[in-house]
Amino acid sequence: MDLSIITATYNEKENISLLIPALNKIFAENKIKGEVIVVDDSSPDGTSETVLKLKEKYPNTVLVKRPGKLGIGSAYFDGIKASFGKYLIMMDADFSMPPSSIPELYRITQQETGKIGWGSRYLGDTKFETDFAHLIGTSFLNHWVSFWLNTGIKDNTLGFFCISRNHFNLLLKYAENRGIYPFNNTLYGLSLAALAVKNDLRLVEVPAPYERRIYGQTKIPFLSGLKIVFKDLLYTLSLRSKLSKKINEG
Ligand SMILES: Nc1nc2c(ncn2[C@@H]2O[C@H](COP(=O)(O)OP(=O)(O)OP(=O)(O)O)[C@@H](O)[C@H]2O)c(=O)[nH]1
Ligand SMILES: [Mg+2]
Repeated sequence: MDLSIITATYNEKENISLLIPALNKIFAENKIKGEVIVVDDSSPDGTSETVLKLKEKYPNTVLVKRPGKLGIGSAYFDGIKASFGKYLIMMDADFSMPPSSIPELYRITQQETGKIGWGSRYLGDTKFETDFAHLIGTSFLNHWVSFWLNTGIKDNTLGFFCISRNHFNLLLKYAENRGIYPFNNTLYGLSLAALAVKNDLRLVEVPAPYERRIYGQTKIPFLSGLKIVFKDLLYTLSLRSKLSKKINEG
């Protein structure tokens, strides 16, 4: 298996029935042996059942069904644990992370040693369509993260990138040794960006135009979004301190 695409869903019946075919089209066009792992938290709208139906046509679909709404970060982590690809991509199911960026993300990571294809909403005139509060909060957080963690990139928080499983395991081990758990956070990408840079990997930003969802509703309303931003402003500082500690690797 070349590539595992992991997506987290909660009430995404319409989106998932478009996303699985769209990802399979990308696999076919780019001759990628891929699988799609859907981590669904027993969505009341029947997302899991829709995935099982799609699996009949697309057997490279894997459903990880969890008993209740347990959060985005842990959903991605559980999806990774169930996957087999040499390369991994995490993406939301609502098309705000465009499938069309996948070939370039994959190409960079697969073909250029030590580089990670990294989706970004801040390259040139890349679209970033969302509410004003989301725009301001995300922009402030990203400036803050780039400054304190020296990641050298503009979009630290989207979480749409392609990483090899070997590098992923290496970064996670490095993190664990320092008491860092990227997937305890909704914005897991932030930790992985800092960990990658610390381990001399280069993040190569690729435009990832962000569009408003057409189907379904947001699971991160205004107040939850605000909480995430504040929590991650503080988290950035604690991450910086944990990453600067010298420890015995092992
Ligand atoms: N498994 C699982 N998936 C979740 C959970 N919360 C959100 N998701 C999924 O995570 C992805 C991101 O959530 P969104 O609601 O789109 O959050 P957002 O992108 O900040 O909000 P929008 O601006 O509406 O797109 C979507 O695919 C959701 O279905 C959860 O608790 N469990
Ligand atoms: Mg979304």
